[in-house]
Amino acid sequence: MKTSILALTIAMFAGFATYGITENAFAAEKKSAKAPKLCAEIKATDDDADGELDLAEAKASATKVFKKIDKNADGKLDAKEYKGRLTKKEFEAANPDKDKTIELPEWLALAEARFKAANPDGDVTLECDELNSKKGKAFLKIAR
Ligand SMILES: [Ca+2]
Ligand SMILES: [Ca+2]
Ligand SMILES: [Ca+2]
Ligand SMILES: [Ca+2]
Repeated sequence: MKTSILALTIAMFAGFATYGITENAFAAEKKSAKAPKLCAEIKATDDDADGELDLAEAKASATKVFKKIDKNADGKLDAKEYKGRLTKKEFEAANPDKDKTIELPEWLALAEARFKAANPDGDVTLECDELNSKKGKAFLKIAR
């Protein structure tokens, strides 16, 4: 009886050991597969150049775009300034204060919403494949 329990214990440990090795190999493989890829979309927005775009970088990038297209630098985007970036419908949805312009907080709220929509894997970053998705492109439209 005692012997068989010991044998069973040894067998279990052996099983765990094998399992452990496989897990480690799998994790290593997964890690190398996840090595940051660079693409033009990332290069344009990834401030720390780690191959991934986090929300802080996304907002910084969207802020740059805001300043660039705010031609008269009044801190507001009028219809002429956001033209080509937002459709009329998108403008209305992004303009809860119902004035005629998009202010920076509204622009950033939109950027954050689009960032999250483009991140189906729910981690804290957008990667190349996500930026190249339809929702990723919607995000880039206002952040690059
Ligand atoms: Ca980054
Ligand atoms: Ca303006
Ligand atoms: Ca507004
Ligand atoms: Ca992601």
